[in-house]
Amino acid sequence: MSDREHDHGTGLSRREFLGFTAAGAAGTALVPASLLSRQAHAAGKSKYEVAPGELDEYYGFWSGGHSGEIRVLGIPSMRELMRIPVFNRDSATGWGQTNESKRILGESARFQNGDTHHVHMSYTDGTYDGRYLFVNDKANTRIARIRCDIMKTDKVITIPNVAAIHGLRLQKVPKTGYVLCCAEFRIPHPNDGRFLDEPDKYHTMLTAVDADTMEIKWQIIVDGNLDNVDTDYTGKYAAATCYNSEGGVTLPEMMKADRDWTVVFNIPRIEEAVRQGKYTTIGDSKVPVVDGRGKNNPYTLYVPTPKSPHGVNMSPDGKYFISNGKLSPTCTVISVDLIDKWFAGKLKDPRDVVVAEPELGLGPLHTTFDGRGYAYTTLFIDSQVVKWSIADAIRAYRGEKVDYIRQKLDVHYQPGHLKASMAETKEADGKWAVSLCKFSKDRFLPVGVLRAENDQLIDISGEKMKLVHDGPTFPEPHDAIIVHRSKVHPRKVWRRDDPYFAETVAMAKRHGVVLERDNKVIREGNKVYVYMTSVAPNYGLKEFRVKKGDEVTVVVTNLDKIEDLTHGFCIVNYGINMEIGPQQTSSVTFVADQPGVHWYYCTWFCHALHLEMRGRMLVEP
Ligand code: RUQ
Ligand code: CUA
Repeated sequence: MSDREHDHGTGLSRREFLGFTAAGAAGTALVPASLLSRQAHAAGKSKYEVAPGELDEYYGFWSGGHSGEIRVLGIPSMRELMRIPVFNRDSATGWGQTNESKRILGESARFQNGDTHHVHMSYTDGTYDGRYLFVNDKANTRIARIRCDIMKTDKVITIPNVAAIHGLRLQKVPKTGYVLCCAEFRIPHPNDGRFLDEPDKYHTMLTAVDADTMEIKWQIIVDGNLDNVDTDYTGKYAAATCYNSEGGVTLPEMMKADRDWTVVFNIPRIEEAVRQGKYTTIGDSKVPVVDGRGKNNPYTLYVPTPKSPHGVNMSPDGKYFISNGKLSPTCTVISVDLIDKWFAGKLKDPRDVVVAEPELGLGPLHTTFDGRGYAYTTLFIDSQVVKWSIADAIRAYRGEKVDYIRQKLDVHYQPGHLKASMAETKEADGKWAVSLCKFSKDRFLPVGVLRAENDQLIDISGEKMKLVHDGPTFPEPHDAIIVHRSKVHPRKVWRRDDPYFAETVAMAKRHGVVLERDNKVIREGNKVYVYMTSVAPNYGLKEFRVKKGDEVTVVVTNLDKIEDLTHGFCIVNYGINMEIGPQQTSSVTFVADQPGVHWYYCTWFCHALHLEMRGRMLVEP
C-alpha cells in the first residue's frame, strides 16, 4: 500500500503531473480536437477536464450499492449527472410513493432498501444498443430494468426459489437475450422452515430472465455457490465463479479448499432440456428447474479455479473468460474454443480448458480490457491495478520465458471493480478506466466516521496507465460501465402516450377526464380523485376540498413543453412529494387523516414566481 505522496507511476508530484499531462497530451491523436484547442488557452488543463459548457464523451452508469440506486456520471469529467432511484425511496421524485412507481415496484414495494452491484446495458450484435439497463438487488433477491430513453426504472421482479441475486450479466449476441442472475447464498428447496439445520440440503441456482418480457424462463441448480457471471460473444455460454465449493456456512468452512471453480453453462443444452420437459419445479413456483449438479451432467462444466474466485470477465475479442482468484494471486484464463471441445467430448480433464494462469499480485478481484490485447486487474490487498498481456500470459503458461506484466499502478485504496470504456463490448476502445476503490482514507477531507469511497479515473490510452482524478462517491458503488455517448438517446420531454403513466391515463379516461385540459374533483363514496394541470407558475386548481378519512388521489399533468421545466407537488405535513416533468402525468394516493388547511406547493424551482406556485387542500373534520 502506498501513501498519497506516491508518484502514480509517473515520477512526478500530483501538481507537476497535472501540468505534465496537459503539455504531454498536446499533439497526440487521442485527444479530441476541441479539447486540444481549448488546452492552448487553458494553461494546466488536462485532457480529462471538461470545460464549462462542454459535454463529456462517455456516460458512466454506476451501481449505488446499498443506497439501492443507479447513478449517471459523465466521463472523463466524473461529474455526477443524475441518480436513478431503483430499489430505494426517493424524496425528490416520489419514487416508491407515486402510484406509477408503486406499480413498477410491485409486490416487493414493502421493502425500503436494496443493494445494487452490477449494472449492464442491453446489447445488439455484441455492443450496447441504448435500450435498457439492468441491475441486481442482492438485499431482496430482485432485478430491475431501467429504460434509457427516460432514465427511469420500468420493471422490478423478484426471483423465486433463491436468495441474494449478486452477479448479473446480459447475453451479448445476437441481442439481449437473457438476463442471467447469480443467487449467491444457498438455501433449502423449498425454504419453508422444513429444513433449517441441514446445510447439505441448501442449494443455489442461476436464473435466466427474458430481457424483453422480464419473464423468468428457467433456473439451473449448481454445486457450491455463485458469485459473478459473464457471457460470451456466441450466445452459447455463460461462466460464473464459485467461492464456496465446500458448501460451508461459516467462514473457516468456506475457505478450506485451495481450489473452487468457475462453472460454465451450456445455454442451448439447458434450453433443450426445458423443451423436453427434463426439469422439476419448486413449491408453488412454475419456473422450470434443471439440475446442473455433478461432474457428468450435460449442462455445466466445473473448471477448478484457485482460490475463492470473485469476478469473471469475457475478453472483448470473445476468446477468453478470465476468473479472478481473490484468495489466490492468480487469474485463470479459460478458452471459449476449448469449452466447445469439452462439450463435444474431446477433452478429458476440466482443467484442459485453461490456457493461462498468470500470477498478478494479492487479491485479484475484477479484470477489464482495452481492446488491444491487454487486461487490467484490480488487486484488492495490494491496492493496485495491474496491466498485463493476455497473449504473453498464455505463452508463459506454455513454458516460455516471458514477462506478461506491463505495469502496476497504485490506487487509493482497496479497489473492487475496474471498468474501461466500452470494455464489455466488442468495441472496447481503451481510453479510460475507473477503479472503484472501497476505502478513501486520507484522500478527502474527513466528513465524520463514515467516509466517501474513491472512484479513480485512469487514462489507459497510452503505454502506461496514468491516474488522473479522485472521485468521491457515497457508499457504495460496486460496478460501473462506461458507454460512448453515441449509444444513448434520452428524451427531453415526456411523450403523452408513454407507458410509464398509461394506467393513470386510463383511470382518467374512465372518469371522463381529459388530462391535458381538465381541472376537476370527482368523488366516488369516500374515494376522491383530484385532477389538475400545471403550467408555470400555476396549478390548475387553487384549492380542493375533501373530508377527513377520504382516500385522496391527486393527479397532476404538467402541460409545459419546455425542456428542463419540471414541477413538483408537495403537500405540507402529509409526507407527499413527487416529480412532474414536462408533459408528464404523476399521481399519488393517500388518506386525508388530518383536518385543516394544508398547502401544496411546487418543489422544483420553475419560474420567478415558483414560490407562489401553490394551493390549498381543505380537509373538513
Ligand atoms: S462485486 S467489488 Cu466485486 Cu458485487 Cu462488488
Ligand atoms: Cu412549478 Cu416551481
